[in-house]
Amino acid sequence: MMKMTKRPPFVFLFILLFHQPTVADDGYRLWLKYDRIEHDQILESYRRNIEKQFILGNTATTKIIKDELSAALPGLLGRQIGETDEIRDNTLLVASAVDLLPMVAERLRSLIERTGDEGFLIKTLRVEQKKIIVITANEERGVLYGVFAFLRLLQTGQEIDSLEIISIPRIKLRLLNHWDNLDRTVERGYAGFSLWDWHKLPDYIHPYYIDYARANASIGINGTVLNNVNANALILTPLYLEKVAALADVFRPFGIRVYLSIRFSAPMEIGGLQVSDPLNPAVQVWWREKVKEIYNNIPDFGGFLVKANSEGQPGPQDYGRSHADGANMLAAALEPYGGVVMWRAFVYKASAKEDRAKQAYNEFVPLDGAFRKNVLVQVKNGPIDFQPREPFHPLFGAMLGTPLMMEFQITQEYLGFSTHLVYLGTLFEEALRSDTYAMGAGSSVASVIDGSLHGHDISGIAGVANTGTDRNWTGHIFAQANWYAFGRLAWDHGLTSTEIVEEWIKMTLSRITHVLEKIKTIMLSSREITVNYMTPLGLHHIMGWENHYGPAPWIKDKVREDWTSVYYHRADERGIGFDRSATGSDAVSQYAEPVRNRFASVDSCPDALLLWFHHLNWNDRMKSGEILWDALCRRYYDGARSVTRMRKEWDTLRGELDAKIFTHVERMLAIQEKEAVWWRNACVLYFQTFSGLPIPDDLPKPDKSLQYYQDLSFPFAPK
Ligand code: BDP
Repeated sequence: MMKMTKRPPFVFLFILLFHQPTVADDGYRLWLKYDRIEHDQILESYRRNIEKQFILGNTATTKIIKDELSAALPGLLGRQIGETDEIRDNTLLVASAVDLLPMVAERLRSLIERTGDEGFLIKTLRVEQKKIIVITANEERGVLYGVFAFLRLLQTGQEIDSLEIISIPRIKLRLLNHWDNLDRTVERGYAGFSLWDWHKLPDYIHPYYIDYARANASIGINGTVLNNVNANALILTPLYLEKVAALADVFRPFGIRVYLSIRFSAPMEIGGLQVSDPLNPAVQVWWREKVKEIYNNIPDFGGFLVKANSEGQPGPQDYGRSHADGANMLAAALEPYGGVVMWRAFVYKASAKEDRAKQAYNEFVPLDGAFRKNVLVQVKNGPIDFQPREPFHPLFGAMLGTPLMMEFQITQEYLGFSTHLVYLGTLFEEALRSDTYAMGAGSSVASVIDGSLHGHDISGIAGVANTGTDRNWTGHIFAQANWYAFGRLAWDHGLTSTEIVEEWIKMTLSRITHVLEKIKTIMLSSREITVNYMTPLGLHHIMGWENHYGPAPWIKDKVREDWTSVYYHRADERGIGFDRSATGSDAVSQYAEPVRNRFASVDSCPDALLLWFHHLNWNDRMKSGEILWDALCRRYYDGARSVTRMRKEWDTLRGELDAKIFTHVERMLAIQEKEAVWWRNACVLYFQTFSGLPIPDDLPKPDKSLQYYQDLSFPFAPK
């Protein structure tokens, strides 16, 4: 038996003092981390400027503001900031315009007027020889946004000595769309179960509802659609409406309105009617009554999101009516209360022989101008379906008389689920900046959806959420950045990806310059890398069947042609790609000139979209001089190799970041590396069966057979 030597007590004390385990970062705090500023000079300047806080107002939102500041300021500045109720030197004064001290309000009037109903003003002022920083707005949600913006300045180490910031959101409705089911599964969710604990609602308010709302408010998201677009009619029953109302009560003081996806046949399923024909008076009455009931429970209810006559969902066409008939019937019911209808344009027919990429345009353009004022048509960024790369949706350039909402997918259904590090800010940016030429040069998609190009009063943008019950909310720490980037771009689509990435890294991971630079490079290149190892040169929709996991370009002979992969890549002995020029489906004709011509001609079509618009021969020469087959192989290999590079780059950050976060990402990158090789090998081997050409000499050959990849199956992969 080992002899125990008794150590004197001070040794234990020493161990306790110096070996306290630091609390590992589990990612729960998202970008709202208020750890102390490390940089002495910056810290000094912040401490100088913020000696006291003076918060006026007496509402639930004021309370939220106080809570946020009292968590953030001591955290960031490393000392308590006392409250005051008078103007003193170096005071942070926070109040909405109505609560503001008259002498301050008077001086700021013209600036505040410019902030509208959601914007804010942050301004350094000298009042009676005292230097103060004022955060104010017309409405209190604006003040809340201002407070988060101010904290962001501190978190990102900005100068605050002399501030004058006016910020106004460019888009009015900035929404998350949750594809959450009532049984708490999440369609295309890769971060656990649904946040909404329906069973315990309305009585149990989970603390993370509040943190969810904080996170959204901090980036300006002002609405949330709680349930899946493939909706269950039960959400509209009194049982569930009471639960929805409880969530709405939590979110309201954060400036967040609640919306619901509805099932078009709800009048039959829960209302006892025989039909759900939008022109049937009984159906109209049913919806009017239902809407009234909703507003009795939720006075600021936002409205309905509708997936109708799409992928088997019921809709007005079941009765020979149009999408406009359906949307307008609901809009009429919501109109008295200020609610909106977000009618999705994601439609394509089971029977149609027409190119799927053309169908939404064909359905909706004839309806332009036929929608009521409170209807927005919600359009996915590209004409197929959230692929790693798509051209912008032609509808954005073609429906001048209808407010169009953007729908992005934040959850990475087609971009590696929550195991791949893919920063989507660059994808969002690419779509928003695309020029539709709807009204000549300078008609960007962003200017269409923010309403400025066509002068619409309402405007909106939605992101399909990637949140779930995983402790870090999004499964992958870096997936948090996609939620963040979506919100920041929804507020201001003029922000660049680089700006957003820098903010996010500083707030979430590190403020150390060389660390930041490395992570920034990884993030900014990650989407293009993913495109390369999944769907280079404009390939699309070649992923696994149903669960959409992994590569499966061989999918064919399914219930619908446009649910197969071969429909999209059209590989044959001659070549590969979908001819959407005039000699093929002529989808290019849905774009305005000169976009149409640019896509239509092989010479001017960007390489990135080549096989989206053209069927080319394997031996055709690329602009680079190499033949198509070689170029395709090279992209796949580059993509996979770049993931290895990304992983190695990450490895150099060992010891520079929180250990738990470091390891989490390290393991995820190992998965991504493995899966990138899987994508590369499976695709190259499969396409080789058509091209009959060798993989270029200098590239290593796959060590497994095509059959091996085709035999893989993942019965319980999330879907
Ligand atoms: C597809 C998803 C499916 C959604 C559909 C939609 O695979 O789960 O229901 O989009 O947006 O990409 O309606």
